[in-house]
Parts: sequence; structure tokens; C-alpha cells
Amino acid sequence: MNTRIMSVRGRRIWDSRGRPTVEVDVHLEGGAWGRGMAPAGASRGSNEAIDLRDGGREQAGFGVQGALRAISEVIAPALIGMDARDQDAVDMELIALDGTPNKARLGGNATIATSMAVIQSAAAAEKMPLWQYLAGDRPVRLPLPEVQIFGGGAHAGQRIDIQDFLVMPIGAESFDEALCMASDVYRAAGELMAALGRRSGVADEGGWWPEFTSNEEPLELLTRAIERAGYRHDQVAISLDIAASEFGRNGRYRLAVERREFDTAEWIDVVTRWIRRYPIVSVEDPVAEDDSAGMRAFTDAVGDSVQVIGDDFLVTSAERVSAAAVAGQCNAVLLKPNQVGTITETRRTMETARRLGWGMIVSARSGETEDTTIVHLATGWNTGQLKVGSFARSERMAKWNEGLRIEEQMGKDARFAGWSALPVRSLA
Ligand code: 2PG
Ligand code: MG
Repeated sequence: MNTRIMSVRGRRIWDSRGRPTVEVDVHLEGGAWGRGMAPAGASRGSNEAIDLRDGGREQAGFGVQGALRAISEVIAPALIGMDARDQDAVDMELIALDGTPNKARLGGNATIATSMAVIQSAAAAEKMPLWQYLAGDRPVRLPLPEVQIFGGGAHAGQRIDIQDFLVMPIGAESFDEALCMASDVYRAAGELMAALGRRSGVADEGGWWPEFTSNEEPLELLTRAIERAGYRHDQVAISLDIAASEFGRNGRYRLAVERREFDTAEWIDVVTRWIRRYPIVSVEDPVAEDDSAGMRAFTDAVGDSVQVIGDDFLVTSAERVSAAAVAGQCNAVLLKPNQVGTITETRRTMETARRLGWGMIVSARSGETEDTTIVHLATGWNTGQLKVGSFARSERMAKWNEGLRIEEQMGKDARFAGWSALPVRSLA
């Protein structure tokens, strides 16, 4: 089939927070086509690709007309005629057209939606689901899901300081079973909140709204919810995304809900105490993005038995992952395609992490759409882990459900990553 790009068309759609975002359709000369939709973060690392917004009064400044103009006036004319199977060349062209270190000219939202649409069109031309197109002949596994139960931080109006309280069904034997286990815990946590008279809807990613008076209380409740759902801690474990850049700066950590303040060493102490007390196997952004010494100290303290993920700290950058490895910071990287702006750059970061033996977690953003590309990336690249938010709201469920379809497509060959996807030899 002729896989030359015939058209690149952007349009404004709306994301899960009801804000405008960018969708791109790419059509190939042979008739195949693909679509990509840009997600949007709320707790963003300062070194992320720029999410280009119009500013001004309309749509509270979130308009994407500038990004759409970049697609029709700059990106489309350059990509038309290129081979959609050559993702590297397409993405290098996007990087060159942009010409800035952080996609500030075209917008990371314009480039990632285009990049995703191109790879989807190439898979469609091969008449393959994207995961299979990416996997080629290599054996791949369904990823271990990381499922949010309580949402806090920037996803819940800073109601509590810590952002994500999640579970990992490390004892599951299949993706399907992992989702059943996550749903049991999500439901049990909701019942416990209701019994306490504290159930009041959900946060941005579908996790229960955090009606708590401290940052530790949700850990106690989540531990109880796992037990109430009938699971042991070697079946369902806890994972935290502390997103500490939201409340830490210059080595000071201010917990608003508790009106307490810590220096880096004291704060690391608090988190390591939680790790000892609760079944926590993974911690993301334990310290702020400006706290390199803190990240090294934390990794030193717990990195043998706990996954230490860099998100804001690494911003899906291959260079940052390499530098962090040399400095003894983190042992896992969150892979958010829109954080870097193209599929190829995301893949290079993933390959860097793989060479280091790090954990690799493909992740959605807090502002999402029905796009399921990331589930295919996690599976086809065999990253072993996937984080897409909670177990409610269709922009989340679209992704979990896509994983079930992929597991079915693999049939008897289906393999599930399970807890071996964590970069630790034994669990805490
Ligand atoms: C994160 C993500 C997803 P956001 O911090 O990992 O939970 O949030 O998209 O707001 O950066
Ligand atoms: Mg994060």
C-alpha cells in the first residue's frame, strides 16, 4: 500500500476537563488513515514541551487556534509526501520545523497529536493494531496497571498535598484479572468513604475526592480498602505519585492540609516512614524537580526495594534519564509522549531507560481524551507498566478497555508483565 502522507488536518476538540485540545487526522495516499489527540497535564514539569495556548479571554485562555494554525500552515505542507512508515523522519522534521528546545513554536500539543496520527496511519496501512505494528516479531507483554484510587494535589483543587494514591495489582496473572482486582479496591475504597460520610464525587482522573485531614489518612484508608476487597499486600500494593514540585521548592516542603513544613531530609524521613508502615512499592516524584540532592538521597535510601519514578524530574527526556542514572537518582521513568512532543523522542527515552534496567511506565495526563494510543505504546514497546488514572470516567476506561481488547487479540500468546516489571529485586 502507498503510505505517503496525503493530508494532515487538525481540529479543535474538547478534553476530559472540558478544555479545548488538538486532534489531528492523517490520511495516506493508499487510503489508510490515523488519528491522534493531545492530552494536557495540570501538574507539569517546568522542562516539559510547551502546550501552546492562545491566552486571552476566550475559553479562559486555553484556546488552541495557534496550534491549529501551526498544523495547517507549517506542519501539513512539510509532511505531505513523506512516508508515514518512517516515523523517525517525520518526527525529526517536526523537531526541525519547530526549531526550539521545547516545541515552543509549533506547540507540543500540535506535534504530539500529529506524531500519534502518523504512527496510527502507518499501523492502519499495515492492517495491524498499533501494538502489533510496534512489536514486530518481538514478544511483548500487557503492562501492569497502576490505578488511582484517591486523587489529590493539582487534580483536586489542592484539597490535600499528595497527588495520587494508586494501587498496583502485582499478584494478577493477566491484564483482565488485574483490572478486576483494581475495580474491587476502587469499590471498597468508595464504600469506606461513604461509611465515613466522606464520599463526595471524584477528582480529575476519576479517583475518589480526597476528603481527608492529613496526607497519611488516605494511606490508612487505602490499606484498609485493599484488605476489605479481600487482597493480601503481595497481591495488591500501593503506589504514590507525590508530585512534590507542587508543594516543594528550594529544599522546603509545605504541606498545606497539615500546616506543616519540612526540609528535604525531614520530608524524606516522612515518606520512608510511610513506606515502612504501608505496602508501598512505588513512589513518583518524592521530591521537587529542583531537588537533585533529595532525589539522590531518596533513591539511596529506598531504591533497592521500591520503584522510584521521575516524572516532573525527568520530563520524558533521554538526556535527563542518562544524567539521573549517573547521579544515582531514580530507577524508573514515567513516559508521557506529550511531555516531550513526539513519539520518536518518547521511544528514545524508553530505550535509554531499558538499557539501564529501569522501570518504564507509559502514562496518560490528568486532562485526557478517548485516544488509546498510549496503551498500544506500553504493550508494543513492552514497557511493562501503564498509568492512566482511576477506574471511572470514560477517558480512563477507554484505555483500560483497550488493554482488554489487546489481550484478547494476543489470544493464547498473551503475556502479562506483573510485578516483575518493577525494577526491584524484592518488594519492600
Ligand atoms: C502525573 C500526571 C498524571 P498531570 O503527575 O503523573 O497523574 O498528572 O497530567 O497533571 O501532570
Ligand atoms: Mg506525576
